[in-house]
Amino acid sequence: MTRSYLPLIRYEKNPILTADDIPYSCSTVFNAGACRFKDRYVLLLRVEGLNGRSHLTLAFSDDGYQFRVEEKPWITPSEDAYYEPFERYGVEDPRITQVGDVYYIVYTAYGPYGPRIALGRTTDFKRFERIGLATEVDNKDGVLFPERIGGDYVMLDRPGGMGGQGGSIWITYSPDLIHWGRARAILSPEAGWGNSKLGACAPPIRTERGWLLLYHGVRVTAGGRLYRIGAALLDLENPQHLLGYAPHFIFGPEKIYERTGDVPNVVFPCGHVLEPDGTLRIYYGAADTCIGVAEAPLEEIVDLAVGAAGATLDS
Ligand code: BMA
Repeated sequence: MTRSYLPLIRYEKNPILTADDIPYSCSTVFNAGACRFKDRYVLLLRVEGLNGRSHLTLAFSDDGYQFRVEEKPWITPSEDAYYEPFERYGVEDPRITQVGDVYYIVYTAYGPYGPRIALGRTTDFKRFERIGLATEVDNKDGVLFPERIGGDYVMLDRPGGMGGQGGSIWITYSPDLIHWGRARAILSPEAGWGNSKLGACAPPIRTERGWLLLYHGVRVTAGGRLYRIGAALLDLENPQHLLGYAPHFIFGPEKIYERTGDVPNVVFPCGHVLEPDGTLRIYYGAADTCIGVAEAPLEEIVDLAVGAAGATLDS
């Protein structure tokens, strides 16, 4: 059977990380940011504690499959008066974007007012410095582009997903990572596989044909929510212009560890690493319970993302 519309091949020893691999007690490990740092693979894991609240812990690997998890959490809810009310219930779903020597970490701060996007940075994966809260509440899935465009930092986010059933991917710009504006929606749910909420997965990847954006789409079914992955292309100079998108999902829950867990039927990538040979390795949370990795040639994903020419959704 040809499965070229589902190009990502799972690592045969998935899941690569479960709660048993965390050197302290916890409930689950899932949605992890990813990057390369000094010849090692880095994952920034969302670890959910036994209290049901999340923090972020680093893991390192030489081969990208076998990770050694640090003894202690790295980013925990801030006690600083400015951040505390917004991180009280946890820090979640980190995305890592490398810009030169700086690794920006965009994560969901979760507190009594709801989720909002927070931003920080590191240069050594030892010291983490908070930069600010980039959005107001009811916003998630913040992802920073890996370069400035037209002089500005550019971020994707997903405002307004909590209250209703819907939620679009928006774009927003900043001169300094503090003040954000010119926000507008670029990709919205449609009837079909992503009929409810959409959210960016991981930093867009520069390709000759445009920025490749992987995003999750939620389909609401009688049996609950299904989280799957789509691919879109954004204009390199004007990324709010959608060039195309695959008309179908390119990856979805199939395996038992994706189908069952704390939240069944979820694949939720927050990070990827592009290998020198052009293979894209995607790290994803499975069923909000463990972490898997899957890979495909980047070009095959871009071929799909070109999709229906002249896609016009909100672009
Ligand atoms: C989203 C986020 C993710 C989670 C997903 C599935 O809203 O909270 O962290 O993986 O739901 O539960």
